[in-house]
Amino acid sequence: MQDAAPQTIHLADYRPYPFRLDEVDLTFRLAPGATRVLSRIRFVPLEAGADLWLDGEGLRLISARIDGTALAISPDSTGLRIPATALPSGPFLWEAEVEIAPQANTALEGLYMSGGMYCTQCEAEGFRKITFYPDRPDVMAPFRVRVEGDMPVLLSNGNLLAEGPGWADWFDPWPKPAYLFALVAGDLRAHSGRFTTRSGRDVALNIWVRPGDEGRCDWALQSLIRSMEWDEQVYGREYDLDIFNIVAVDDFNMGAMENKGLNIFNSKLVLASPETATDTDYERIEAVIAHEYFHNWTGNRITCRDWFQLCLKEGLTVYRDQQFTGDMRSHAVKRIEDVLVLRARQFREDAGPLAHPVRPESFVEINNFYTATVYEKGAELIGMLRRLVGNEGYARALDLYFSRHDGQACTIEDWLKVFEDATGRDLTQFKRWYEQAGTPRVSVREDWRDGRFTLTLSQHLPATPGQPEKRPLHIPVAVGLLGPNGDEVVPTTILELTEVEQQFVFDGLAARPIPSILRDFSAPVILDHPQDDAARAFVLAHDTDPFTRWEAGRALSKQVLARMITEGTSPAADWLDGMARVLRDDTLDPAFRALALRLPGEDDMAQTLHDAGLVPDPDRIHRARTRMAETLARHLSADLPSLWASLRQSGPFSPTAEAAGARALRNTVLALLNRIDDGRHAAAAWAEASTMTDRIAALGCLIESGRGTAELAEFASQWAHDRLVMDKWFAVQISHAKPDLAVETTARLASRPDFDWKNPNRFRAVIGALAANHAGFHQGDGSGYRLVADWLIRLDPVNPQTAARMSTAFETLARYDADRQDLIREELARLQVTPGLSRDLSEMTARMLG
Ligand code: 0A1
Ligand code: ZN
Repeated sequence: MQDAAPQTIHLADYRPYPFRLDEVDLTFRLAPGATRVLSRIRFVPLEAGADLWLDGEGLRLISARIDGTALAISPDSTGLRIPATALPSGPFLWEAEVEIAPQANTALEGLYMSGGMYCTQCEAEGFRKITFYPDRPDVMAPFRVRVEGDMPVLLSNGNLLAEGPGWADWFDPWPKPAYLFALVAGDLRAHSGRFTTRSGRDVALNIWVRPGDEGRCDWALQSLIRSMEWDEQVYGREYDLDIFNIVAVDDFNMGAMENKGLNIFNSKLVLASPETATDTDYERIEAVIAHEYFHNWTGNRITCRDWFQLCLKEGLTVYRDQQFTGDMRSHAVKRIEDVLVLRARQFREDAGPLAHPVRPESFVEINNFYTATVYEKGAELIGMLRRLVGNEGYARALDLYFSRHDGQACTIEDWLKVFEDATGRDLTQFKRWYEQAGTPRVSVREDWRDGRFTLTLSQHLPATPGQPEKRPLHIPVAVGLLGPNGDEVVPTTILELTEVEQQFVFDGLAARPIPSILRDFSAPVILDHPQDDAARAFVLAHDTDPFTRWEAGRALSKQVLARMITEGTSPAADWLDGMARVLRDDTLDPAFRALALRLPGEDDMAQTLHDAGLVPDPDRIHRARTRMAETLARHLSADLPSLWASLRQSGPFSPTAEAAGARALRNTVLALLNRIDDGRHAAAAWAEASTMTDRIAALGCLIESGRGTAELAEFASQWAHDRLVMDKWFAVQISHAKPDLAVETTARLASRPDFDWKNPNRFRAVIGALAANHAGFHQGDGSGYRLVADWLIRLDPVNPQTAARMSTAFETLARYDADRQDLIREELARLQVTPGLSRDLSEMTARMLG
């Protein structure tokens, strides 16, 4: 059958589904090549004369009946329609049997197999690959599921009703949309625990993994318990079933999935031991376990009316997991890390052809909208709302949200209304944040006259694809003022910028203050605040807000590096002294010091130069940044060896934020030493490393100093059996390769038999690592672009979702010189004309080609 032409779906076309589903009853007879799925569903008509539409893709229909009468119907490639005239006038029972082939499912959407086990991924529209169904989030029903198969462990959503050899019956009483359905079957082992909710429900907790991996699950289990406690304490949300299962799978397109009572995770976000996981892995595992758990309320109990409302669950749940990590670790460090990610991924997206509003108005393939804009900018919008209504207003609004909307499928309008009703604020203008794409620029002018300090703030939102004109946003700008001796003379105040330009006056000051602007990064904007190096160094030394303190150092570093790139100057003395002060300041948290000493990234600098009207040259950026690091290392050379030695840890491994922070600082120091000592300290670090954090850090340094061959071989022979560890081995060689060697290194690694490119983690570790090596990917001969495009063409027919996601490597094309732009366009055009290109990837190439 011919595929229907891809259609654009519009938010404005939303219509409610004209039937209610009372209960869904499913039976799975599992077999790798021919699984049978039987469904029995009671439909209750809500509108007279409505046809019955059921989505379905790639299903072999065996039989279908309504109220026991067999139907002769032939579905098209997207589903089946039964005209109203052929339906009973009242409620009726739909019964169908279909056949699917999980073993042949390489797209990892619907029911598929990973390492011999069955698993599912139904968000966003994967359930239609399992059976005929109204696969849309506003259709909610309780699910009763029987799983039959010759596997020792058979799981689905909800509570276990009964089980026997080769079968298990599950019932999930909480009405849910089909995207939250899950099934897992396999030879699995559980690492188990218990949790008693504050109202006394005893919950069995299980982390299910492949035999042999049980010893690497305790961090995930403890993270789950902390998340359950935190959601009770901070949001008053309790868990609502008797069992909570998490399953780790090796082949997974994304990080993890919040299926009701049965979360499915990419194994890299579950399995951790000091020998195999880095501190970053530990932190990510804790955060993603929390994220998926928090979805139980923000996503599952209250879900989205349609996929345009995706940020309703994702923005809020990211915001909640960020709060949680801040509470578990350090708010200051977490905020800086989040802003780094936001700028690297979301600002980058907003600045290019893929820019879209937090709530998009149309899409071709919804899987292409699981983006940094929906997730990370979506979370920033929640943070801004909270700043505008205050902590108590936020708590009242959230209580109202949970009580008013429990069990419903909601919209952003519902969300904003609870804030308006709970706090009395008018959020009409704020709503534009959800509708307008692009990163606003906020410019600051200072004026000091007659004891009066005036800040003039203005805003500008650039045009983005499909949105040439923009209206002013409601922007909370957190400001504090510092006196000349460094004391805080005006504490943090939220200025509400709602006009294109506005003045804010501070009276009664004895001397001209130094303003600290956008404290805690109070809004996701680019700040244009002309300050000289000395003022930035002052804020870096004195500010009370850790974010603006770090930001002052960052802005200074970027200013210095930009001059080095464009004018070939040497690093300024003010900057070198500022960095030295941070390095020596024992009163600062080591994790904060590590972040403050980190130089701006090359991709970030390319965007900054482009924003300033210049054309970035990737090689030049790379050379200037290398020179900056070398000069800094020489400037600090008297301190570095002793600091490195003093941060050595002894005793058993601890995954806490403190221990990880000390390792982060130690490895930052090592990377600086490595610029000037020809790999000497890195070799010592390799020899003494007892954690994966230290081992990978040492390996990266050795590769950068042109060594590491023996160590890489040793690493590979020790870890050849471990997929997750070997992903790191692949990635480290590409991320640390010199620009002119990156493509060659990638091509060599991609030709190895253990480059299992159908596994998304491995594909990202190799092809994704090349795309992230800025100067390597952007080699002037276009070889980086070609290699990535070749692999996307190969991956697309196997796994369109991951191919489409990785194609964002090309989203920055407009920044570069005409030759590079031509080369990138050539590759995008080559992708676009590839016969049989997926809907996913063709939407992406069309948007990037503009
Ligand atoms: N809802 C999940 C993310 C997710 C989205 C799509 C997936 O497959 C296409 C898988 C996972 C979350 O936010 O964690
Ligand atoms: Zn999520």
